[in-house]
Amino acid sequence: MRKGRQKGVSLLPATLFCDLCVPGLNSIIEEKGILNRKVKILRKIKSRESGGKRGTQIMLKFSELYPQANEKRLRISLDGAWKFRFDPEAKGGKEQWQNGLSDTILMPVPGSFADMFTDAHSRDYCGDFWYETEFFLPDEAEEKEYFLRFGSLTHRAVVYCNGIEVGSHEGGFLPVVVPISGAAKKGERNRLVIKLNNELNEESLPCGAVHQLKDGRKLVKPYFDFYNYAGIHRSVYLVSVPKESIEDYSVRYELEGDDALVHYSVRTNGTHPVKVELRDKEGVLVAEAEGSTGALRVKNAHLWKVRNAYLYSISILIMGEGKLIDSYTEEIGIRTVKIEGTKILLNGEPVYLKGYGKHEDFEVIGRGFNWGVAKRDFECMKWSGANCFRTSHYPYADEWYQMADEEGFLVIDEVPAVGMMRSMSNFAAAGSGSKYTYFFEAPTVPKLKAAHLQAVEEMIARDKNHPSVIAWSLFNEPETISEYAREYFKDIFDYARELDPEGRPLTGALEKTSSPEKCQCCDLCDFVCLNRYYGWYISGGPEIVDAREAFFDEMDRWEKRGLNVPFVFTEFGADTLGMEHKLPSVMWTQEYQSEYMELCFEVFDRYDFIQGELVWNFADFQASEGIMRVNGNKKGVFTRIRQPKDVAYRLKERWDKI
Ligand code: CKX
Repeated sequence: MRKGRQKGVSLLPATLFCDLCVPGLNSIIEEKGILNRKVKILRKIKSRESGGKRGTQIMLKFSELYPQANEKRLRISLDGAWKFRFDPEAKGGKEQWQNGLSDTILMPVPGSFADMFTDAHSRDYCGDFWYETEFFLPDEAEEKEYFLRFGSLTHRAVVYCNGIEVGSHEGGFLPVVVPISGAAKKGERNRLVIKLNNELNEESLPCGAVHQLKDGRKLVKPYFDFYNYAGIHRSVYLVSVPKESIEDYSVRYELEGDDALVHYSVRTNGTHPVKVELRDKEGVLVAEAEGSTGALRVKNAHLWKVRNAYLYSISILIMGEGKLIDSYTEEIGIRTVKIEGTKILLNGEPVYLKGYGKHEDFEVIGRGFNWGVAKRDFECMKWSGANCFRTSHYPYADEWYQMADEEGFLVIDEVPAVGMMRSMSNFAAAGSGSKYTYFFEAPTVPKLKAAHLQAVEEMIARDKNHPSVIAWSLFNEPETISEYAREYFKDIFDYARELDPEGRPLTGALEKTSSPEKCQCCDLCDFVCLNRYYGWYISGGPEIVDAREAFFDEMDRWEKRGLNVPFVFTEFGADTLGMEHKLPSVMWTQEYQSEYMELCFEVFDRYDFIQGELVWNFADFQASEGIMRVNGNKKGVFTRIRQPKDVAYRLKERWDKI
């Protein structure tokens, strides 16, 4: 049995520990001639953070293209019931559990482990935990490269194939791709073991802490308001690609009258020529080109429109000696996104965002991806007249974006930068400013920032070709009123700007302490996103009249600040128990939720620069226990099992008209 780290096998291109290398995007960036600028930005950031000393290591990971099966590529799902074991004493490494787990139970993949259990200690487990399964590696005639592709591993993981470490990853919401060609045996069954850990700290995204209980157990303390679900949340695939293969591609669009130009850039790992073909919905070839960068002219282009999507399919082929070496086909949508003054323009037309902040959250499966739940969510969103959602507070499973592309939904894609405010119970105390500290002056910042940059890079690398993604949200409710915050986020925004081949708008969601007078980061945003709770956390119930005054007052002050950009409400909402009614209303009843919304609508309709309303939240969701939460956050327009509360009908009435 081979042990220890895989010898002679490079972790490239999956996971790269290097100084100043970003393999996933280099060719795209070279096309735009921005590689040098990016290197400069990274150097500046790192040298500042290491007190001018060079050599700080940033771990950068390359997210592979979404796996697909075709005449040259293999994709085998490893989803199912895996072996599972907790490791509260963290002894798995010493006892070499990577060679096989004992005393295991079965655990579904994909899924969070927490709500599978009937005892609280298992549900709330914090620390290391392990998964194991087997896979058969086919003995293909052609020489191939083999990878494992995990949609995510929450929050950090080490992957072993036949006892050999083949990769590791920090961050629980983006793909992990590990090469296994050197460790796995062809024509045989291979053992796959994964060590995971779900602890949070102030250097991790999202942020939190770990508390030691008197009985010796660890308890995770998130600085955010959603349950810290962990496990293998998304599908796992065994993938094979030819030795010479397509590694990545990107597209950006230009509209010329009725025609469109699809500018593309392809990265391969070989020298053979690249061919690109574009087909319409009926499969008719509408444009083709040769070379790894170029443009496809589409005559009388069908544009991808809001809630009226048209998808073309782009095929990239590597040809050699008249034969196909590799191919990759994906659906893309032709559309442009731009901010002009206080308007958000899609294909040059103003669009008003209507919809929700969501969570990946459901009974039993926790944060595990499930096609049925996603389908129901889209149906409910469509029924209510929505056109947009924010992937609060982390990038979702790939399949959400595929569905959004298909359904013509607009997505604000968010990095897991949440919990960057240290206050008593964070999200709630934030509103009142209690125990407020300057989060970004702490010694943990350099590592946190490295993780943040990595997450931004991985998210843009993964999602850049989805027409549904119209903006990147780079934070949720951090401290933004200190010069430290400004310095921190300036670098995050600069980096994101350099990375996106389409140059989509950048934003971040600001909570109430980020006021028009104090916020030092709002001018980094191409459009400003506000999370506001006038009538809930501020002056709720009989005081709602004061809330109204305060809300208008704040908006007047934003107007006075004169940023001249669109504003979108990315959160507003009131906790509401699905069964609770009262006339006249009191807080927590369905009546109050509807009255609260009327106040918000009055404000939104008064100011031209308000260009969107995303209710918090689409559905009730699980959160940590506490006096602020009744078995979870109940601000859902739908219940956790996706049935409408009264307010859903009011939203539908309003949004059907906008
Ligand atoms: N915003 C005062 C972040 C979300 C929370 C939401 C809430 C807060 C409010 C901040 O993740 O769930 O309290 O409902």
